[in-house]
Amino acid sequence: MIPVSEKDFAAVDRAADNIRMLTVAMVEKAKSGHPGGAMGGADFINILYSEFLNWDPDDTAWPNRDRFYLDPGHMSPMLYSELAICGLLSLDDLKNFRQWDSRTPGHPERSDRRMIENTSGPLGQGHTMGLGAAIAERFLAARFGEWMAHKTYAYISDGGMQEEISSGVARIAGHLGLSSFIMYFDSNDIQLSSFTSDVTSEDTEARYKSWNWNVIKIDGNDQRQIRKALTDAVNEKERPTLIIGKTVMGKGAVGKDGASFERKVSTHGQPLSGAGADVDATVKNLGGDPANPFVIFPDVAEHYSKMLDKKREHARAKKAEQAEWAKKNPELAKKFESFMKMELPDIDWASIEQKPNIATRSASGAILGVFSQKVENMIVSSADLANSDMTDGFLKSSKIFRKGDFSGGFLQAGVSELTMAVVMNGIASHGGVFAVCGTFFTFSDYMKPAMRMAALMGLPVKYVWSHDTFRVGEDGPTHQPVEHELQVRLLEKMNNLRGLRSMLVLRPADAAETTAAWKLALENFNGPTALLFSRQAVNDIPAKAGSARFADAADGAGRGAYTVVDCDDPGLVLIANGAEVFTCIEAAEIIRKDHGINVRVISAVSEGLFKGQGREYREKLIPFGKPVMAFTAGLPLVYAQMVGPLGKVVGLERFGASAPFKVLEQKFGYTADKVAAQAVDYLGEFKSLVERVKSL
Ligand SMILES: Cc1ncc(C[n+]2csc(CCOP(=O)(O)OP(=O)(O)O)c2C)c(N)n1
Repeated sequence: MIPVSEKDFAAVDRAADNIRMLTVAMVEKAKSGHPGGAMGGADFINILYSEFLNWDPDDTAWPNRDRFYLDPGHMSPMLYSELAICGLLSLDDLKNFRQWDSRTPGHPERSDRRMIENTSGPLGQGHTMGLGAAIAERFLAARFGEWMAHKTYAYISDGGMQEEISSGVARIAGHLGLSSFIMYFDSNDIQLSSFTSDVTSEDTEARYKSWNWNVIKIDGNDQRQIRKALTDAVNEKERPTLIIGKTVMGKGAVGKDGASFERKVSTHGQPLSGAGADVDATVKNLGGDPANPFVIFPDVAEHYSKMLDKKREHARAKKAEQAEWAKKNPELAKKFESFMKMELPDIDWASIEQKPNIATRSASGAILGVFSQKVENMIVSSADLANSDMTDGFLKSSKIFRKGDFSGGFLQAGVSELTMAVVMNGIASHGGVFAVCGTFFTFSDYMKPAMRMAALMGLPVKYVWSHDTFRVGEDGPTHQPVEHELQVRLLEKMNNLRGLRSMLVLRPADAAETTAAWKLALENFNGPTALLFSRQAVNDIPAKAGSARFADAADGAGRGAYTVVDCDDPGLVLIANGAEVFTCIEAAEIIRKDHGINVRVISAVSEGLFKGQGREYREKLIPFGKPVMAFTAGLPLVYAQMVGPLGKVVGLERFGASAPFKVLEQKFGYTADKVAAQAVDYLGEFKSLVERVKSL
């Protein structure tokens, strides 16, 4: 909090007008964008960044900086203009708004060099990530001390408020009494296509109060009220704060007749000129020169220069405080460094004992038990399924977060998969903490928007999805994932903005592969990792002659696919993952015995990893021109690429059904003899396919 005196107030208002003017100019030049909301929110972001947000202009990635999470990404011109005034973007960057390869894309993209904490755009997710960051901050402060405490600010608009996820955030933040979380609601009564009064009659103040929030209502275009509200929020010790700022959409906009062009839905999502306002008159009204609106006013620059120097001073003092602490606590300081670098813990993976023939969710639970002792900077969460998805393995040596006590590492998220998943993105974005969350695979549907954003941002969140197939059994088709593996593997086929695989998806076949999969997950910092685990017990895959099963699994899983039953010159290659691998091993034996055909069985833990191997390895495993059949409990499409044009995939092309899983296996053909029969049929088909190809 940097105090300003009355004599600075004129410069403060000028800075807000400057943001408005730059916003108008950017959107006009780009011929697209969202000026109205940004113009209304300018006053708040101006005061937040200059007076309240603690950050270091010379070290934007300073781990103890306050965080700011923007929810309405469409208000990017507001953020970019503020960042330009702060010197983190240039005026040329603003002129390049929404252009190819610019630093000012249509919606902000995460960049710690420019203090953009989150990629925003899907309304509702930005403020939820803020909650995740606030949780990470409390988790770290509980371990290292309050010297490293910081605030997390979130900015939400009508759209984010209307998204259901806002309820999840309000519930969790209020329940945990997260007073370091301060949210500003830009309430301008207007949204994209309508007035808010057309869609809601909510009493937002009452809603948040009922969730134990400190709620403050202000005029969001009045600097004194904004300053006072933020001061009260910063001093609040028991509850998160919601500041509801009533603002004016398109503040400062003027029409052709010189009259106000404010409070118009039309200014939400197009250049002001397109909405019918007079751009030159608006720029003049905001104190600028219509001939050159890409300007930072000298008095604004001077004011900010003063404020930024004070921020530097503050950061220096905080860093000195940290250095003092480090001197007195060298061991803890080492740990702090290692957390911040996300150094991998020393785990002797091969020595982790797994019980024989267990469900892979149980094997995962055992690994999480190891993590609870070895990975001190991990937060695990479950959407009220901890004792079923077995994330409660982590609770072996940890405990759940409670108001005022973040010494544990487990977030009971309640039944709110989307909120949980976005909170995980926030935790991962904060830095210093591994983020893991679990639920049933079928409910990953509720997490899709968060997964996509984690993949896009390259955040290394780990998803524990148990109950991975129809073998859930009696709970029936609502609880039985079928198309889900294909859905998540679509992200495995895409690259993120850094050109890396956007998601790693691992479906281990047995306990040893589960250990190996968790090792890969922990080591994957390129983006999220999905782990698909069985509800039912699975048979252990036999170790190769002279080898230990874990060694086989670790080496093989790391390559994405590997042989679990081998032979020279196979007459058939069978590919599967998860529980279907063992069925294929049994089917291979039937085919060999009854038909004298040698079968190679491959466990394909991750198609993405496999694709990344060299051609030599891939063709050694799946020789070109050989018959290849894949077998999956998901949609056949999941293996379409891997089996190649002459291959075949046997899968499920229907929703599941409610019955004991053994019955479902019979009914759906998930037994070794049925797989063997289909494979033999396919070998016949393959022959005639080859004949047809030859005759082309
Ligand atoms: C999840 C999601 N749904 C829809 C949109 C499209 N969209 C962008 S802004 C907006 C309305 C937002 O209104 P408000 O939050 O009040 O912003 P303002 O009009 O004040 O700029 C919508 C529907 C989106 N970005 N994200």
